Amino acid sequence: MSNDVKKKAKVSNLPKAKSFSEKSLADDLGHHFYYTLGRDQLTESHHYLFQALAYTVRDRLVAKCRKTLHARAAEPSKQVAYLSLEFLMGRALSNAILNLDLEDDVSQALQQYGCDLESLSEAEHDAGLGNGGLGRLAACFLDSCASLALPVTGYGIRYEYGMFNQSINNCQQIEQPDNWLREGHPWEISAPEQSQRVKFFGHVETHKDKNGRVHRVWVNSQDVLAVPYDVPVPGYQNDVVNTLRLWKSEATDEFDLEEFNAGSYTEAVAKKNLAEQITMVLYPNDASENGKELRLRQQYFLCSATLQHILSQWVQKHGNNFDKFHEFQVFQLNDTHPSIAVPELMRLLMDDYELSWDDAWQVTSRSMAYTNHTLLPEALEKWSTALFEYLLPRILEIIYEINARFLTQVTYQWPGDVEKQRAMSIIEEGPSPQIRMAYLAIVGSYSVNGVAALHTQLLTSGLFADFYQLWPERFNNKTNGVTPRRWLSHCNPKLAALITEKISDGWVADFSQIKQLRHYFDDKKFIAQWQQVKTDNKKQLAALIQKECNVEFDPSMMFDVQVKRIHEYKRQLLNILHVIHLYERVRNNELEDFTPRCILFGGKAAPGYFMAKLIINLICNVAKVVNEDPACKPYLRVAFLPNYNVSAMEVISPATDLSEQISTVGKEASGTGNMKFMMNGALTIGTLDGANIEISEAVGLENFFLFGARSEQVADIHAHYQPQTTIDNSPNLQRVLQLLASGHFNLFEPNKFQPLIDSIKDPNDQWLTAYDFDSYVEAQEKANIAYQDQHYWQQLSILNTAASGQFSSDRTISQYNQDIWKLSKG
Ligand code: 26Q
Repeated sequence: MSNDVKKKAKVSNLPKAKSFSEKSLADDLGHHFYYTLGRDQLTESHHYLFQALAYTVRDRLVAKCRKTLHARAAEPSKQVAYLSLEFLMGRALSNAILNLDLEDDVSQALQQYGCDLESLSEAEHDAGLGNGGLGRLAACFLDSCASLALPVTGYGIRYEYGMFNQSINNCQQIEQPDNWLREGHPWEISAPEQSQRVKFFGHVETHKDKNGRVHRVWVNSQDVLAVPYDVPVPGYQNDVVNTLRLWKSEATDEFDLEEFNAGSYTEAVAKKNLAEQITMVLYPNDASENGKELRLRQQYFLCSATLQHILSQWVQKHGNNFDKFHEFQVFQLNDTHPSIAVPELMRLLMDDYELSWDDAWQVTSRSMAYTNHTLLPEALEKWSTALFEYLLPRILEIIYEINARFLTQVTYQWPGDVEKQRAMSIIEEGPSPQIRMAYLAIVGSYSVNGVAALHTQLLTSGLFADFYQLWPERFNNKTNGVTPRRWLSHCNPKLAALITEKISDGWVADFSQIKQLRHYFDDKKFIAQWQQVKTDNKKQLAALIQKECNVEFDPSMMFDVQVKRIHEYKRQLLNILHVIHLYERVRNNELEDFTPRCILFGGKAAPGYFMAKLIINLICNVAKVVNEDPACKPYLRVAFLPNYNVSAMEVISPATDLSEQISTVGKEASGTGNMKFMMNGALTIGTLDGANIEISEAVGLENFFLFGARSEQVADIHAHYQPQTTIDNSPNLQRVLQLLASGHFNLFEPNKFQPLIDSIKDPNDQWLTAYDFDSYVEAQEKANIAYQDQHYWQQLSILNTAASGQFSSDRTISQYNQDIWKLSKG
């Protein structure tokens, strides 16, 4: 049979398109329950019914996904590969049902099983393949790309174990493995025929071919197979389904023959484990843990597999001609984690496809784009050249050559300036030379962006100032956003319905329309309805807190929330000091203008981060003392919710009155939780850091509880900082620190919190906790007064939602597309 005939046979044999009717959904649900899963009895756990529904929905997604792919294949256009070590997707079922507009039909179909969609949804495990902001941003971006019909594919790692599960035992964080695949992952479809081989170890030799051309050849490598698993990414009610491709590592079927022949069959097979380790576990740090070999293997594994796959697709269509490659392909690098894609693309083009250095460099540097997500110097990735030499010898050679050529350019720009060369070199010299991955990414990319206006400004004037001078046109800002589908429509259905009632439903696909809500901010009935929705949502959160923390949250009190990774720069410590201040006020009967509050904390600490774990410990201890004091009950409740994740945020953000965004200025690149809260009508108390600046501008500074040092003051403050003087001048802070030092919160563990007290009093305290304390308390007092006038507070709440239009990731992605990707829709 000729190829053409075969193709035709395939097409005419396509099964009939699935219907989206209630009847057809109910039939398929039964089919999958009985045939696919082999069950005929409903059990108490909804697990199998959830799986059957997931397969039912997946069938519909698959059809749209094939259609999307075929339409794009028929008219080849530019595409983006979004490379990220993290995709924090959360649950997929309700999102797919919303995006396919199946909510009513599925709910009806489920009735005959005596089950509702909400409880079924809860049977799904979160796909926790990320740490926090950066991973969740990647997930919001995928939703927006599909919803804007842009040909963008996510490429990541199919970690066997995602972000650890956190429990709190004795006021301490305990980490448990997140075996999220144990009960199967119904959304994924593997494509083993598209597996790629990835090389590690070995060495490089020079070979001459028959034409006398010299080639560098990577030999004696130990190869690992990368097997792709595809997850569908539905657009919002637009028939588009994009793909997230996750790679799993597997051993090749080759054994070490010597060992095998020597009779060590079992040892030879056992060695396969090494290959499988690569994708076993997500690193749970959100600031880089430097130098771990397995992490580098993960990074290279992702990049090599993805690039090989994309190049092979290109060559199938265009042969070995890469002249126009950059007109059809962009690689967006989510931080430096996949920046090894730069030398890897060079290697593949030169070694596998025989391009010259110059041609390969043209292709590479015109197709890579890099997003930076951090200003913390300690989080900038570096790898020792020694590790590269041993693990990725050919890649190291290429990095040296990239650097040599780059430094020639530096010399040309700044003749004789050796200091400049040293400062800008991709290789940091020293006893153990290091590769600066951010510099490698900048040199190899045509676009470099920060994630909020202040962040980009600080990058171009600080960390990357030399590069900005050399290539100003390369730098741009793309302020983050979050998807309004998950973070309003799905997580806050009551508010979504109320909004739609007023301004119709165009806002879901075009979030700039949300500004129309402003017209209703004086509408008494609407304000009352708005408040009622918030109260209902607070009841739901209160039920969760009751169940998980055994703390009673009263929905009539202000819900004051800080949920995010635990890090010193995010200053959960400042927040708990304020809680202690409120506790002191209650104990001392200073109750004038006291607004009763329920204060919620949540977030994970990197397992090796001592101070972060100590902060959790303090929060939980304070919570215990406060909650057990009957005098506090009418005024103050405190809880630490264990295992904060995407699904928890879906309950928390709709129920929050006051959003805590209190990082030390200049440290939080953007923040995205701040945007989720704002969309759901929370007011913000915050510093002028990251995207808080843009949030405060959008809603108006008068509607934002601003406090703390300003970015331009920070250098000066550090130069003269004497926290003891600050404390001496602040009766409130003095009182709080005295109570803390007295051991009131650690009766049987003397000096437990001394490291925290010491850090606050340290003149080198990078986080300026003491400096900002009084100003923070003052802003909190303004929030107290505002909350007492509920009518006014609800008006501000409406204004916040109404002003959140620009924080949709649809806006962010449109800007990536306009300025960086330049894709046509399709
Ligand atoms: C690096 C090397 C080894 C192990 C782990 C890591 C690692 C992993 C994750 C380093 C950093 C991260 C994540 C960083 C992150 O989430 N940054 C946040 O990105 C958000 C999206 O842009 C911003 O809103 C936040 O301000 C920023 O902190």
